[in-house]
Amino acid sequence: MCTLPLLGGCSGIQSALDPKGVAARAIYEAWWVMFLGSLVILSLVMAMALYALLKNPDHRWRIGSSTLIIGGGVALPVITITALLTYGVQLGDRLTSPPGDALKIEVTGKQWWWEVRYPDKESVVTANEILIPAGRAVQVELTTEDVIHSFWVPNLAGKKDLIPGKVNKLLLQADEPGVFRGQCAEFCGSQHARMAFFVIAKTPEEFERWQMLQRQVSRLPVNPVLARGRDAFLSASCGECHTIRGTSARGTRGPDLTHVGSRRTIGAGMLETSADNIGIWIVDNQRIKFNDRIPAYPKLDRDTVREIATYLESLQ
Ligand code: HEC
Ligand SMILES: [Cu+2]
Repeated sequence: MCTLPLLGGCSGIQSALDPKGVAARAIYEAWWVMFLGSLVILSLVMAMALYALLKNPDHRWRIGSSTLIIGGGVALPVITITALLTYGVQLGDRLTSPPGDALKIEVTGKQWWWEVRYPDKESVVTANEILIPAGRAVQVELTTEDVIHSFWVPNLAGKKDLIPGKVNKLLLQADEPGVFRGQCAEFCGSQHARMAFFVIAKTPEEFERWQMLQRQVSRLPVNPVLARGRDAFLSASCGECHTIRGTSARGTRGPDLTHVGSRRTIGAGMLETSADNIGIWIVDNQRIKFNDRIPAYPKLDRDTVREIATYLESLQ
C-alpha cells in the first residue's frame, strides 16, 4: 500500500512513462520490453527455486541436469543479452540522428540556468525555455560553459549530458502543442535542483510568430515609469552581465533579457514571471538561489527596484 502514492509519479508531468514525442515513445517501448522481459526471467528463476525448496528431494535432479544449467545459465543469457544489445544500439541511433531538415537549437548549460540559441535566426537567444514547432524534428546541440550538466525532458526524450568542450546531440520532437518540464539531471553544484526549464511546443504558425517577435530588439519604454526603469537598469550596471538588445546592455554572463517578459519563469523555473517576482528576484536572489552568479541588490531602493522590474516585465 505504501508504494501507491509513489506510483502517482509515473504519470503526467516530467514522466518518462507518459511519452509525448517520438524519442520518448521509443524509450517507453524499451522500458516495457526490459520490464516484461525481466519479469519473465524472474518468474522462471523463482519457480525453480520454489521447486527445489518444496518438492520432494527425489525430484530435484530434474532442475539440476547439465542441459538445464548450460541452457539456462549460459545459452539463455548470451542470447537475451545479445538481442537486447542489438535492440539498444539501434534504438540509440534512432534517438540521436534526426532527419536532415531538423530545426537546430543550441543549448548551453551554465551554473544554474540554460542558454538557448536558434542559430538559423541569429538574434534569437532566450533562457530556460525552448520553443519548438510541434510535429517537427528538432536537433538540440548541447554543450556547457562550466561543469557537466544533463538535459532531461522525460515526456519528450532521453537524458543527455552536456560536457565541456564537446557538443552532444539529441532529438526532440513533440507530437502535439504543449508544455513539458525539464530538469538538469546531473549534480552540478549546490543549486543543481533549481535548474529547470520548459520545452514549449507550438503550432508551426505560432512558432513562426514567436520567432519573429524574438528577433526584434527590445520594446521602447512607452511611459515615464518604464523609461526610469530602463535608465536605472543601465546605471545599476546590470548590463555588465545582461544583454537587452536595443540598449547599451551587452553582457553575456547572465540570461539575455531582451524579451524576458515573454518567458513563463525567471531563475530557471524558480518564480513565475511578473513585475512583483522580478523585484523579489533582484533584491533577494541569493536567498532564492544561494551562491548564484547574480549579486543580490538589497541596497537598491524600493521604488527603483519596482521601476526596473516593471520595465523588465514589459519586455515581451
Ligand atoms: C555578475 C553578473 C550579473 C549582474 C551584475 C546582474 N545579473 Fe542578473 N543574472 C545573472 C545570472 C548568472 C542570472 C541567472 C541566474 C539563474 O537563473 O540561476 C541572472 C538572472 C537574472 C534575471 C532572471 C532572468 C531569467 O530569464 O531567468 C533577471 C530578471 C535579472 N538577472 C536581472 C538583473 C538586474 C535587474 C540586475 C541589476 C540590478 C542584474 N540582473 C545584475 C547575472 C548577473
Ligand atoms: Cu546542471
